[in-house]
Amino acid sequence: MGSAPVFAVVGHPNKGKSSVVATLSQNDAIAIALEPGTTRQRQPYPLTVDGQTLYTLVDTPGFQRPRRVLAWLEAHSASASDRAETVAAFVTQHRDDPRFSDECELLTPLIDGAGIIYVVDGSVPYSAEHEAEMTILRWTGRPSLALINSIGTDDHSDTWQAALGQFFQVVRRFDAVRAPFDQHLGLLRAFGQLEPDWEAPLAEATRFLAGQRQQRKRHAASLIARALEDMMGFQERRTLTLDQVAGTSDANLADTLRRRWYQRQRQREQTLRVSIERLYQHNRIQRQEAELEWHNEHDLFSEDSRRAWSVSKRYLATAGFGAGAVGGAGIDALTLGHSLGAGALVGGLLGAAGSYFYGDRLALPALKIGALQDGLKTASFGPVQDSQFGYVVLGRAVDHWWHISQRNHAGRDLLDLAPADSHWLETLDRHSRQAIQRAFDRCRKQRPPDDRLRADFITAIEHAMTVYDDWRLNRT
Ligand SMILES: Nc1nc2c(ncn2[C@@H]2O[C@H](COP(=O)(O)OP(=O)(O)OP(=O)(O)O)[C@@H](O)[C@H]2O)c(=O)[nH]1
Ligand SMILES: [Mg+2]
Repeated sequence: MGSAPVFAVVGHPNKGKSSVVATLSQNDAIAIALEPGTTRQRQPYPLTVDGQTLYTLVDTPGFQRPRRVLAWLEAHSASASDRAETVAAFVTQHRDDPRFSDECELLTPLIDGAGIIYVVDGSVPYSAEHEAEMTILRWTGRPSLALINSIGTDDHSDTWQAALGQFFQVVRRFDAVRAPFDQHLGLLRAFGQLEPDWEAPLAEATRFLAGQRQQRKRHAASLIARALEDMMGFQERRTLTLDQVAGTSDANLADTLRRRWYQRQRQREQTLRVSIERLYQHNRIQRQEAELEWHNEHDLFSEDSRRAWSVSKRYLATAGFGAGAVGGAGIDALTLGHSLGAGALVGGLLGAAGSYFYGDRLALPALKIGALQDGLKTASFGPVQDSQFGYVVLGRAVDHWWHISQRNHAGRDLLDLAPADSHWLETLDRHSRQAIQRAFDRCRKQRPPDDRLRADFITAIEHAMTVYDDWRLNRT
């Protein structure tokens, strides 16, 4: 197999060249900006897998003086057969000339054998001023493909298509920021058609990237499963000396433990978010999202909590646990009251954290204060007894994963995570529902799933991710 194909991404300033490079090389570190002239030097970005480069994209500055360059080329070329050499001669002679530094930068990779990806903005009308640069590119004799990338909302791609077709072997529309993954693969296949030597390596790159996407989904599901296990089983504990017991009211203790419990849950969710982002090679995402909340002042099945990712009573029933899934909370309420022996702490709890009741049940993690032992007392808060908490975490996690897995590396927008407004999990198959509910139940009893159950749990989460993907697709 020959060496991996190299493509130089070229064009007018500020037309999305770096955006195309970022998306196709899965690199979100590449500078993309509103100002023209952001890229001043050529820079190769390889897409590498296990040390092997599948292809390389070279980011370049935009043309600055194409007419002058073309005039020079025309003046120095004797016939059509020496055009590529004339372009090389231009670069050799002007390498140190600051007027043509951008042209020298962008032409060098082409002289060295790269293919051409010419990027235009299809949202502005075609104009003949591009003809000089397109002619120069044609003179290099390199395999060429043009991309119509639309930065604005107007659509002039038809006139572009007609003009570009005169100069480039293949013309495609490709939105660097929004193109879905399938289009990335389609584009790689199109590159493979430009040059016989590139067909095999690009077919391999396409196969690899498709497989990698599947693996990433499975990996993301396992990261989500781990986070859910941690969060559903999480208990905040504190050991107090007798002096501390004397100096702390139960209400204060409850409040401290509760606050720490929330803080740890939120941190765990953030850790999950970052690990999913890293998995997809997004290292610089800025997010806007509501904090993980677990308010129990709402009725469990009210519109409000349903919107915030929890599932319906009907869903729970089909998860095979019916009312029992909720009933556990009631039992804990009993033990809580019992182990505390008095209304005092319950009162304190309520005072400290507002109403923890809905209906007649307590669904919050239980505060427990153990018996005095060796002069020490242990107080604990959690694990959460209501599996709806798990569905809220799951919903938020799958939603975040979805946004990340769809996001192109040219994306620089704030990632805005809004809560769901309808029941996306309702089409999840029964087996997966049960696997998820079973895992939740084990975790809240602090008996994490064994390997077999965990594998089921991960597969069920993967199915939930697919269901979510479909649900998103069907929303308009
Ligand atoms: N909406 C949208 N904006 C885009 C797209 N591609 C590029 N942009 C925006 O267009 C601007 C220029 O993008 P760059 O990728 O930096 O363009 P460039 O051609 O590399 O620019 P220079 O390096 O300055 O020549 C940035 O603000 C991008 O966010 C696109 O497909 N959709
Ligand atoms: Mg650039």
